Amino acid sequence: MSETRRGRRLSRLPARALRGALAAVAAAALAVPLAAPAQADTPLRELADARDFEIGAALGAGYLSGDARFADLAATQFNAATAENAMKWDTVQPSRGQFNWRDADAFMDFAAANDQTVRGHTLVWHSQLPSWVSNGGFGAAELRGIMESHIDAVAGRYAGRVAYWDVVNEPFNDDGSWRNSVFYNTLGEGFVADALRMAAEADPNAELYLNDYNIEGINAKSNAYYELARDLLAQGVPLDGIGMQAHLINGQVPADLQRNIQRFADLGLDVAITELDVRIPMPADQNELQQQARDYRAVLDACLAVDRCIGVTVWGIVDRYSWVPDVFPGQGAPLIYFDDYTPKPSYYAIQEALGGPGGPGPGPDPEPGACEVDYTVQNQWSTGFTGQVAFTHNGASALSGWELSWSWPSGQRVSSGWSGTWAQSGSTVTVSNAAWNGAVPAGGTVTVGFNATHSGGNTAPTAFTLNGQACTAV
Ligand code: 9MR
Repeated sequence: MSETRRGRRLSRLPARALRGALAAVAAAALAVPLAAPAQADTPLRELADARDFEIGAALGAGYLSGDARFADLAATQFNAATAENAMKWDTVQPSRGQFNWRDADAFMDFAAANDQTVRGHTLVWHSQLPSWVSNGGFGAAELRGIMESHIDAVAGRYAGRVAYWDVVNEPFNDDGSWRNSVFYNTLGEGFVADALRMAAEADPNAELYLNDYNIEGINAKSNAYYELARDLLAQGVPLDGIGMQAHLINGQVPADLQRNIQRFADLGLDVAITELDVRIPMPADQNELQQQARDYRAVLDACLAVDRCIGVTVWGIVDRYSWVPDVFPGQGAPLIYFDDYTPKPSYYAIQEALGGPGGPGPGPDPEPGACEVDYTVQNQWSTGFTGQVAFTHNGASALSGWELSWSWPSGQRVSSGWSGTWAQSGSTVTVSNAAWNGAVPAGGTVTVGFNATHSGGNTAPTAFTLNGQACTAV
């Protein structure tokens, strides 16, 4: 079985054929129209197709269904796709034997309708694992059975439609020791071989990967993978590839990335860059964005230089939806489109690496308006009125406290306010967050309200600031 799996050309043919076949039967209604993107003349997927390379993105289920601009970029720019969360254990089997396929099915339909190669993510992982598994206190035989029925159900359901599976995710610590997970603690390191064999059983055509972060350079953790991969191959375990996630820090692409990819390729494995992003301390300035573009270019170049490096997947599309600010407060902007959906220098770096025209492009705007404000008078009488102000935070990273301010043009005075702490000095009103609504994610909206007096005129303010930065009134 592994004979036909290994080798870039051989292994990629079924995936490609599969994409074509699936596209033919896919529901046409799901296809996002292939409109030319506004500012990026040659879609990345076209360039990648021409080189028999995969350029993918992680697609969040909510963004695919709820954000047409996101879905459009997902469809037009990428020839490969990974479900960001929809295929994880806690989503598909939140309680024992109860399966929830809604998001995973929708993702698979989207990928098929848009002729995208699918990377399944992920079957066995210590995180996003429901507590019925992690705290179930199962003995080895029962846990192995639970793992097998999960793999059977998920990989089996999509058998023939998933080109690659991240079978085991993140089993090692950074120092190369085994991570304490319920799987390792109960089953020992053999859980990895077991999971790979179970996956091969459930979907004999998928190529089976181990996937992890901080293994892009040659270091203790990637050495642990190297040893493990060699052992597994020597035992005839069906392992086809290594996924290097590549959640990178700006300016810190490991210098030995290509050499590291090559040493796994030399074992007879494929390699994929599976979750690329490059985080920047916020706010990101032009120099940092240019550095980020060089980093993206370096990763693309390293992968393209090794025949068995099959593709690069970016972990998201638009900065505003990245996981980074939630986990690394104060850092963000790690992806390839600005919050206003215009391509970043990092986008053009990928385009250029794939043989396209590349940057500098049409001057993407690194600092879209800090926020948008919707100010409404809800009710008005002769001496007073009730108003509502909703602001949407457009910055790339989450806020952990805010102050919104405006100036009233016709002598209005706030008498009481809610959902914030209100103050007025002269005509200037400031409202700052209440204890419970200071945290605002990128793209998040906060609504506050007030009662105020007026003396005849009640002209609405037209200028607002959020944390000192000008906003747009809508
Ligand atoms: O991007 C994912 C985010 O939406 C989830 O909340 C998070 C939960 O752990 O997982 C993120 O994706 C991770 C991926 O599945 C595995 N490698 C690390 C990624 C970033 O945390």
